[in-house]
Amino acid sequence: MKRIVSVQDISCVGRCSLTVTLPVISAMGVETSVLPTALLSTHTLFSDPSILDLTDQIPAITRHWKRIGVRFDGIYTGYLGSLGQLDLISDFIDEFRGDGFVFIDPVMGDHGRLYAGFTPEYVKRMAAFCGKGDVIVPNVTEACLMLGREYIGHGYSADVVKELLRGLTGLGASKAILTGVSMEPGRLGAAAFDSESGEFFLCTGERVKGSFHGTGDIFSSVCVGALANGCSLGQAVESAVNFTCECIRQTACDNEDRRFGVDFEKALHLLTRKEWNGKQ
Ligand code: PXL
Repeated sequence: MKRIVSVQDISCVGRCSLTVTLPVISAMGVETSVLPTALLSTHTLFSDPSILDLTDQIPAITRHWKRIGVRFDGIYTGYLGSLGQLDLISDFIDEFRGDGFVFIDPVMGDHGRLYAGFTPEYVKRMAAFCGKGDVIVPNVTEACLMLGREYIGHGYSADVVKELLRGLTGLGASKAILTGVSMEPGRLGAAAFDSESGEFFLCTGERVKGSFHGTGDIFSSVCVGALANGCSLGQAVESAVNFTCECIRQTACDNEDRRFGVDFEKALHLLTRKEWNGKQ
């Protein structure tokens, strides 16, 4: 069985990061190890969460893994809370990437703004960190921040999307996926570019009104699972868009506080099927 490691925080309440990536990638038939970077009572859209930074634990954990010879087929990084963690995880990638792929989701903002606790210095350092990746997956906000562009909002042309994707691969990863792409009213999805083959991909679904927290982590997790299972970039993006849209549809009609995330549990069974998880 393929084994990946998911490097991000545990937000105890409010489905995102590890509480999303573990079930999603596991459902796709990929062993999911974790390297938790912080322990929060909730994610940071709730006010004043308790935060325990786990940076100190990372060297001890990875030293032990080295001693026992653990290998990964993929390294997936998500929310990393500090500049120090970027350095440590950068070293971790050097030591453990082997023949596996490195998938970087530069989680730091949405809707044109940085999440609480992130700074312009972090943006700069994250842009450099993205050079370690084989695949990077920013949303439109994160892409604009890392490329030093003004936030483009919604309703831009395909040329703008292509320009962003080319700029993103210029950070050093050969493949880039841009999420939250909305070029026309009523549609939302993702676009991707493989700088080695020169191919672009676009996949969209029906846009459901509202903002659905945690969907970026669901999207990235499905991509990681699909890539680990041998899917092409285009296939991975298609599965991830379709699954994320299905989770949003399952959630749209309930009246829950959106900060608790989407009801991915109702759609999880789909990922056990070959058509969705890409298992060969
Ligand atoms: O879903 C991204 C995410 C992950 N982890 C934490 C967050 C967020 C977004 O707000 O706050 C702690």
